[in-house]
Amino acid sequence: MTAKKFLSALTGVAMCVTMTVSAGAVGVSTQNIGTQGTGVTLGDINGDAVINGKDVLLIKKNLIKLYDLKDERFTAADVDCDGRITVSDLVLVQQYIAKIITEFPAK
Ligand SMILES: [Ca+2]
Ligand SMILES: [Ca+2]
Repeated sequence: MTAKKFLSALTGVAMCVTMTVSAGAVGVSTQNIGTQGTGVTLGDINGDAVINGKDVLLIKKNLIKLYDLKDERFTAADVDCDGRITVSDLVLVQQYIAKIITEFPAK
C-alpha cells in the first residue's frame, strides 16, 4: 500500500469515526491513559474525563482558528507531544476513540 493510499484509508476511517461520535454513541473512559504529570489527560481536551467527539471538535476548531487551545487544554490536545496542534493530533484522538490505538505516542 502506498503512503498516499494509506493516508486516504486513514482519512476514511477518521471521517467514519467522526460521524459515529457525532451521533453521541461513543464515549471512551480515560482511566488507562497516560497523563503528563500535571493532571492533564492526553486527549481529554475539555477535561470532562471522557475522550469523545467533543474533544475532537475542539481540536478541529483549533485547527481552523475558531477556538484557541491554551495551557492544559493545549497540553491535552498535543497528543503526539510535538509542541503544536496539528491534523496528526486530530487523527490520533480519532484513532483512540475508534480503539485503533490504545495509547498516545507522547507520555
Ligand atoms: Ca473530554
Ligand atoms: Ca501535536
